[in-house]
Amino acid sequence: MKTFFASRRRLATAGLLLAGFAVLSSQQTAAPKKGLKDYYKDYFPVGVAVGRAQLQGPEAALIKQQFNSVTPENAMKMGPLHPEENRYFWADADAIVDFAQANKLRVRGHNLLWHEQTPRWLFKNADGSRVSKDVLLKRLHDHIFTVVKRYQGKIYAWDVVNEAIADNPQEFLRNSEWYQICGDEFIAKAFEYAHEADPKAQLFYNDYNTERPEKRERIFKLLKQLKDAKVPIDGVGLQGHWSLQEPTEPELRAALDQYASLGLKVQITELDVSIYPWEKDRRAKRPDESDAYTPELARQQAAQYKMFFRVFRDYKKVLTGVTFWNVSDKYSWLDTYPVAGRKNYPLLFDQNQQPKQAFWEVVQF
Ligand code: 9MR
Repeated sequence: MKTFFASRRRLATAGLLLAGFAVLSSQQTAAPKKGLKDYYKDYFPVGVAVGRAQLQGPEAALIKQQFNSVTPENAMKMGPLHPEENRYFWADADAIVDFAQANKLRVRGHNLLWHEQTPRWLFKNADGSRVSKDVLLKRLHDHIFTVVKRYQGKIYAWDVVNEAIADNPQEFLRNSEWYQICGDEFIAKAFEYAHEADPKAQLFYNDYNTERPEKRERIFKLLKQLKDAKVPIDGVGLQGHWSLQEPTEPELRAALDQYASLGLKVQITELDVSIYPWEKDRRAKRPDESDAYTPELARQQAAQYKMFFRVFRDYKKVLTGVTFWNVSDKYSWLDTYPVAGRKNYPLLFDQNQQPKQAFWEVVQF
């Protein structure tokens, strides 16, 4: 009898395991029936960075199925959008906003002020000399008013100032041309202009490596200064350009706690999980000279994504949005950064827009 029951139990266990495996593997090959936006409807909107190229074909279909928010990856940056002092290039930005309106997606505007992708005319007078602080602030004002007012009511949140903190831990603000010409004043001014242009828009400061303790402290200091000075800032964007190595769960939780303590909204604005360690310096491929997406890397990445989203769910009162930086592994900015010629696989969908193991880990809770 004993053996009979024991073997029946073993058989049942084996059966359950097999069934579980079948469910898991069929899910992993099947197209998802729901979108990330649906799984997370009681938590936060789920967004994605897009360019005009993704507004048609299979990627557009995936965007509509999976997401309920978009961020223009490049189209609204000052360089592409405002190439000459008296000329704007609206076509790409308008196309993204029109696509969003037609498909009922929210839009996060990105961004109003950055040290990269600035137009050539911005910091110079007609004679080539450097502009004064007054002239630069007037240009900033006019740019922000024109852009924010054009999309008023269609863009619910703006990354107003992007990456103003220095990379060097010994420094506070980045020594950009904005800083060289205006001192620290450009930051408060940008928020004030944006708030005046659209009082209803939510205004964010956005940065990377926001979970590294030393940079976290410097960002916190800046945000606190802005809050204390009653600058109209609503939130902080943690870009989330993460990797298999970082941030750790305690680092992520500590960052969310610290930023939330200022009463700011927090969003993850540019999420991807690189299969290479963070590096600003150029290095080709891995030590084994391969850039293949191995099953082991897929497993590690899925575990990392699973942890991130578990933490995000715990912080649903603080987090008001999670946005991925690019749609699928078909194209990621990390394919060419910091070095071209090696492939990265940082997203939840593979090069054929099919869900990866990481996708299923994120939606099973
Ligand atoms: O993904 C963007 C890439 O296509 C551009 O070439 C690059 C320009 O520097 O900017 C990338 O987006 C950045 C974002 O605007 C701000 N945070 C870092 C992102 C990745 O570099």
